[in-house]
Amino acid sequence: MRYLTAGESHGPCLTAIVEGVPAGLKISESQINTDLARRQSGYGRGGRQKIEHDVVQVVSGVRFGRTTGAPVALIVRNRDWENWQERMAPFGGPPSDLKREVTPRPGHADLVGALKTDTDDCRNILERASARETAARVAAAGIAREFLADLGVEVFSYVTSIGDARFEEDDPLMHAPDYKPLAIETSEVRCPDEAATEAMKATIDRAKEAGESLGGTFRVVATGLVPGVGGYATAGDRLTSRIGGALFSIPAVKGVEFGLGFEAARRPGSRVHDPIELDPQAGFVRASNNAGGLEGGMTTGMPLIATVAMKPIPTLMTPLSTVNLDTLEAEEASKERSDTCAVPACAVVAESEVAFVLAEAYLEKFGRDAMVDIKAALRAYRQRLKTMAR
Ligand code: EPS
Repeated sequence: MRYLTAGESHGPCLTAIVEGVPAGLKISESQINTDLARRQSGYGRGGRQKIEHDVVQVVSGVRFGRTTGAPVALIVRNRDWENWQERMAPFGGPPSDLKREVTPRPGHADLVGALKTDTDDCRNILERASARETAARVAAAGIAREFLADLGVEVFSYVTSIGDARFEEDDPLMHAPDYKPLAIETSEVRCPDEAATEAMKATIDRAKEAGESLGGTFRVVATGLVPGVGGYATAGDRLTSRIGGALFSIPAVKGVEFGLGFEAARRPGSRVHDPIELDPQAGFVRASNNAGGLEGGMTTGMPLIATVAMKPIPTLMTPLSTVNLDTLEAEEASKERSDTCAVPACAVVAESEVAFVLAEAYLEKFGRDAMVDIKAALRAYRQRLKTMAR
């Protein structure tokens, strides 16, 4: 299962095509819209989110609520297009009052993209490099999430820090899978702890006042996985690299850790690896989950736990210095309307990326054509694992 997106931040719409979707999968538009709304929310978002109200339109590959096996195409319209029709017109000339973007923002794709593509208007770059594109990813991932949910796999996320405000957790590798979805979804920063939520909001307020922006960290958790999904045999099979690569494809992601992550490099082996036990009901289980659910590039059957770091948004209301591409003089970088903090939104996008990789890995292992066959293969696999654990 793969997706491809197209669309500019202020163009008419974002489009996604998902291919490799098995037939017979129930799809709910309202579920996708819920995920789109989750991505739009979060304390510290800017004026754009007051304009947009993202809803998906499914235009192919689904009939009477179920996938047919054909590629699924989805559209999310940009309401802001109304205000940008002339400046973003696909054809005709530019309006006489067009203001080209010539003061590239440090940290955004503006400058390097302009150098690479030989344009004198960074808007050509920033329209596509904008994180607006991630709305299409979240819509597309609705298909992957429904597929996984049908096989008992759930993917969620929560925020662990914004700037220097932290959620201090007691043993997250064991406890994070049990955090209550309601506590996460009702927090304005996707943090299940009330005191930490307030501290994060206060940090965002201070940053906004100072014309600053803030990054942070969050975890993505997947539960209900069977062991042995992914592979150890060749580099391209390994879920560690596939999920890592998918998470690094999200704009502004600067770090990914699985389980203990960098902490594993500081500890001796006996305090890193997860002892194997035999449970009369569950079969082979682990006494701990320091690996974060991945061993040898495969799922262990324990929850998958990845921790992700997002850098602060490059658009600053007190801008850094840059060089004007027309005059070649030093100047302040452009001040686009933007968000102070988009860490909670990034966490929802990261759920989507993880869901896509897991969905593809399940399809590899259990078949690709029809949900009924995939479910039968999964049942048979679970049964074989039981037999191996007697
Ligand atoms: C973004 C700039 C802002 C954000 C945008 C990402 O948009 P605008 O320039 O229209 O104010 O709001 O994110 C979204 C629109 C979104 O839906 O997430 C950027 O430069 O990356």
